[in-house]
Amino acid sequence: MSKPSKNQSPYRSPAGGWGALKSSAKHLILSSDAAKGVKALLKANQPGGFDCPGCAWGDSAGAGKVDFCENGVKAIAWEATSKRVEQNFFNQYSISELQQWNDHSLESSGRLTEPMLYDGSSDHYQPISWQQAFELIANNLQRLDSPDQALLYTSGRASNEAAYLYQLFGRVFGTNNFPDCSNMCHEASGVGMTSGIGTGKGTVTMEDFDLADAIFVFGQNPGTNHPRMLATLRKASKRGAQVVAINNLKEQGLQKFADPQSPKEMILFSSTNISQHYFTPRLGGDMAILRGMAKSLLEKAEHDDSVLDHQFIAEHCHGFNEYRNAINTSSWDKIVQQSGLSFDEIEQMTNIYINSDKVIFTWAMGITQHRHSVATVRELLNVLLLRGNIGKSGAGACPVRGHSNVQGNRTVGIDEQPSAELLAALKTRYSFTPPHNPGLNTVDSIHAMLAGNAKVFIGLGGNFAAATPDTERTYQALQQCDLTVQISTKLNRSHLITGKCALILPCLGRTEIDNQSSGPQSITVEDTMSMVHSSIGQNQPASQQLKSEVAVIAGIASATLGEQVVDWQKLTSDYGLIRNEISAVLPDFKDYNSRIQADRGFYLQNPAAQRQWNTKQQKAVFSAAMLPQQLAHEMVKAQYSKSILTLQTLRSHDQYNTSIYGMNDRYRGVYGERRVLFANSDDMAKQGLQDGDTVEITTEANDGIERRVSNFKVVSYQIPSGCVAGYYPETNPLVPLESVADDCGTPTYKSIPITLAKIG
Ligand SMILES: Nc1nc2c(c(=O)[nH]1)N[C@H]1C(S)=C(S)[C@@H](COP(=O)(O)OP(=O)(O)OC[C@H]3O[C@@H](n4cnc5c(=O)[nH]c(N)nc54)[C@H](O)[C@@H]3O)O[C@H]1N2
Ligand SMILES: Nc1nc2c(c(=O)[nH]1)N[C@H]1C(S)=C(S)[C@@H](COP(=O)(O)OP(=O)(O)OC[C@H]3O[C@@H](n4cnc5c(=O)[nH]c(N)nc54)[C@H](O)[C@@H]3O)O[C@H]1N2
Ligand SMILES: [Mo]
Repeated sequence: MSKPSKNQSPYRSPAGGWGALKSSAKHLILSSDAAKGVKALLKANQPGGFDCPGCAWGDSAGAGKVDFCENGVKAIAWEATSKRVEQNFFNQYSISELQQWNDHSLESSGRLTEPMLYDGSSDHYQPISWQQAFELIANNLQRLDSPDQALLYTSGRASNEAAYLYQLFGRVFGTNNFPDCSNMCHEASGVGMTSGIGTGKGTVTMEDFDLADAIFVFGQNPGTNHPRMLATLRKASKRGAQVVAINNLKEQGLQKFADPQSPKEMILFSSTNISQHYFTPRLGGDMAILRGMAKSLLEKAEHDDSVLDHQFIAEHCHGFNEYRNAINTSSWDKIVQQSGLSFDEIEQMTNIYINSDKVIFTWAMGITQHRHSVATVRELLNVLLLRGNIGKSGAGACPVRGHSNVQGNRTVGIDEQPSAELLAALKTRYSFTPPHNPGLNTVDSIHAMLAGNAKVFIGLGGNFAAATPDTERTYQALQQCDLTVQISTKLNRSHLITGKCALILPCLGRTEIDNQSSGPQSITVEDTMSMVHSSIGQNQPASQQLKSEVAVIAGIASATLGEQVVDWQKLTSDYGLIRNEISAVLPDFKDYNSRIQADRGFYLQNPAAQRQWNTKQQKAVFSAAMLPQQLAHEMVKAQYSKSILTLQTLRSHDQYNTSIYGMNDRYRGVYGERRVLFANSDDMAKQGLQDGDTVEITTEANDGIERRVSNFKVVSYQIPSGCVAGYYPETNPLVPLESVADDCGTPTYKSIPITLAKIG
């Protein structure tokens, strides 16, 4: 690495360790209510406590009395802050003024405390009563020409109970328009896995990680985004399992890790090597790597009968011959060029794979946010299937989810393309005819708003305006709505990009006590390993005027629909009644209320893990898709004389999606700055750029729309030539709305062709 710039210097300590503890402590103190934070922490991910609102990684039965991580501390402290955004705050600042604030300043203003209505004439938010707010929403919904002019967005933090009630409300109202964060996240995993193995969820449990001989981590940065996963990987690595990282960037957390919960590693300043092997492909090169592994497996299988699991393939799989043909027509030249790895590196990966009996593949956004994401997920499954690595202990597919309950939200019906079974069960239970036409996903919702076909937007959590692509057009889309409603805990960008009428409805967070008429309520969530468990808030609510998400949805539903089809208010009085409804509608949740009494909850059966394939063929299906003709980095050579680079947008260590906790990215050695662009030093030299130079970044889209962001500092970094990386959401204006993954519509956040121009 060349000389670091002022804002960047290499981080030499292991991930986790004292750095993590120091940072956790700082965040508790900054949250201005450290005592509450500490008390809350001891309850995180513990039986009788609350589910950490950080990531969706599974809880470990052996984790002991504490099971949280640095970034979980930040998430909890962020919610437990003693700062408040009250009426006087909104009196003081107009919306136009607040629009000039950065995302960090907005959210760190504190918790929202009472319902607010935007008043366009004064450009300020003013208090409104809950009942008036509900009636305003009801009036706007009832006025629509069609229920499909409403959009009901969900971010993945909502509980199963809130999510179930929300989808029920939407469907009784008459629409399947449930865009959600999943559309921007693991959609490709769900789509690819459902078509390949008949279930859209990961097939492994925490126990499988204790048994695996090798774990391949594709396109994921667990050191920042799933820190508790590092403890799992560390344990595996310590007992001799091979951990293989495949990542565009050399991420600190995937290399060395000191577990803050291991006194020995902390006292001895020691650490565990996490991945013994680290491969850095080009952006989007993973499908080519996997195709190369498959090709090598087939070549080796010609002389060695043990390379493929012939029996498994014969008994359980469909389409092997077509897949073999696809492999044969994929040339090594193409594989090497597209992957960005050498033939030898791919051989090395193949050998680790062959020499390991039980193998887990994990992956996250580095796989799912490309144009060919679904095909790549299918190729991950293909390679697992070749050696029977699905449905045996210690092996399987593990898409590592993002939001703490994004998986549960989908399970209980947040789906713009609901299954016929779900709709039929709702019809039977509530005697109404649910809408059958598919609804809009996140990107299509933005198109619909732009075209004037969607007029009311309701967001159950999240930050739609900032998380979505093509910022300028998304703003315009929201502003054209008759009404935008945000059900939120903290002030964010989406409150400032208002429809003609706009409401902020403040709600309880997961760490807070939720009292209803029958007493304090628990909610339930599902983690990445399909474990469903309950969560009970411990902290006093940030304000007496907050309502739970369940109560807010029920309020909207009652005002809009009355209680004829569903008794919303009764369900709100006791969430156990909502769980009874879920039991009645979704067979997997039989005896829901009694099964969540178990300490760590219960496991939702996964058919693929039992080698039951719910596909059309009743088999696991190989995908014979060909490699993409051209990735952005290949296009560069073919068509352009300009120096086009491929941009990936990703998270820093101090953020949770659009919630920016701080300005540092410790493991990448960046401090006090978010407008940075990580680039390869050769690429920089070619363009006459030096560390610390300021650039303007422009998207190459050829659609007549100019997409540009400015004042980014270039930082030389270990990243393959042709690839650059920058933080989200600052880079979202560069992502064209039209640039989405085939077959699933996820924005291609990890592969945007761009050019750079030096400023000054
Ligand atoms: N603290 C914290 N925790 C979080 C979140 C957060 O923002 N903060 N967000 C939550 C959410 S919603 C999600 S979805 C997850 C996100 O978890 P991640 O998927 O880990 O998130 P990203 O920061 O987008 O990181 C993507 C990683 O993939 C690599 N990568 C990018 N493109 C490619 C590629 O083409 N090939 C390969 N092999 N690697 C590539 C990047 O270098 C980076 O290491 O984390 C969840 N947990
Ligand atoms: N460029 C780029 N864009 C991306 C991504 C990327 O990698 N690159 N990643 C995408 C991914 S993976 C995802 S999941 C999306 C995330 O998109 P979202 O889920 O929409 O965004 P978040 O930033 O998680 O939402 C934060 C807001 O949620 C609210 N909130 C927090 N806790 C609660 C709660 O308990 N209840 C309620 N009602 N509200 C709460 C707070 O007001 C906070 O401001 O972004 C996507 N956008
Ligand atoms: Mo996500």
